[in-house]
Amino acid sequence: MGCARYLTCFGAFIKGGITRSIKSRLKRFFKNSKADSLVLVNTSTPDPNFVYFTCFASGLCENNFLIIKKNHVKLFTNALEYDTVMAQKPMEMEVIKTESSQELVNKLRDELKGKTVGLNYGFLPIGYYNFLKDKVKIRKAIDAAASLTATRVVKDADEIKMMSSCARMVRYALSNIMQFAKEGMTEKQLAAIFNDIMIKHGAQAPAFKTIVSFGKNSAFPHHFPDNTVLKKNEIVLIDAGAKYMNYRSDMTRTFIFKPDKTSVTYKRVAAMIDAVKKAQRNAMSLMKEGTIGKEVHLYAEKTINEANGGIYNGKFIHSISHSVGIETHDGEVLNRNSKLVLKSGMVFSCEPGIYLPGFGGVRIEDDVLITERGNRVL
Ligand SMILES: [Mn+2]
Repeated sequence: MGCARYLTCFGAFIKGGITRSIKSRLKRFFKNSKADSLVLVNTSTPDPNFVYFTCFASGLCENNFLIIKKNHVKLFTNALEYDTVMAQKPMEMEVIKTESSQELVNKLRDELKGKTVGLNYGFLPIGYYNFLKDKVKIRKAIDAAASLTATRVVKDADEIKMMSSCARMVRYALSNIMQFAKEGMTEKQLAAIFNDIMIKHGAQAPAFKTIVSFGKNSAFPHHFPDNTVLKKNEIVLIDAGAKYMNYRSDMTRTFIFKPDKTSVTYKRVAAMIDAVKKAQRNAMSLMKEGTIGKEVHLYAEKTINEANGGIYNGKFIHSISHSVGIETHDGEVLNRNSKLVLKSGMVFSCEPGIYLPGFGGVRIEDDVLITERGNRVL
């Protein structure tokens, strides 16, 4: 697939879908929260919720304040970001350029007087919190983090379109990477080739630091690629995602490099792969509207614990799913305690794994969209 497809997508997103989407996002947020205003602030890292309500695909907007009320969105920006913001702002967004911090304080004070202000306690640095309390003098601040997560967990059509693109990009790279694997190559080298394939295939960047683990390193679920060299008949585990237009994917495949099918190692890994695939199928069979999150996790865990006469009992050491979206870990987790009821429009990873320290690990992961009829793998 060429760039044209993505450019078309991008055009449609900027021109039409954006305004419609933002309106319904605002409506959902205020339904989920007791706040009558929401203030989001970017540091050198953007608050994912800032991205969610602006749809900005460029610009850092560091120290910019986004004020959201039921019927309007106002952005307080500076000279540095003003042109970037104006080039991509949705129609209804009001943009105000402030020249000094005193001007910013005065304007924010007017804007937020007497309001119940929702703040993202999961992100906002304490310095900004103090600034809003002491300088802007907001009287009633409430934590909006949970309401923001609840709003973002159900994706709209624009988001699903972006996420499908992200999934295609990483899947393409995963389907092609092993032809570049060579004996003696390091994990870092293979990770670099992998990222390059994703980017040539449309990704703006890796969604997170690509995990490439050889041999026994694969027993560490979040291993970072190092100078370990690749040998024949070894596990190659790759966990990666593509970032495109603010959205991300997250997928994992486990391969055996130049397998010796008569070896004990090969047979051991093949049996682990079978068990993990079965756990993924079982978990996915429950990923549909109305299922309670913990049921998905417990079914995957039970499948692994009972597989192969119980030899993997206790070796599935993380949760089965997390929500995916603007962030790789987008707020919700399906683990043994999850009470979240699955709804159409949610996107979750489905990633069972078996980890045998000193030997190796197997994980398989896909991104799954809950639909009205069940689910669809992105
Ligand atoms: Mn994941």
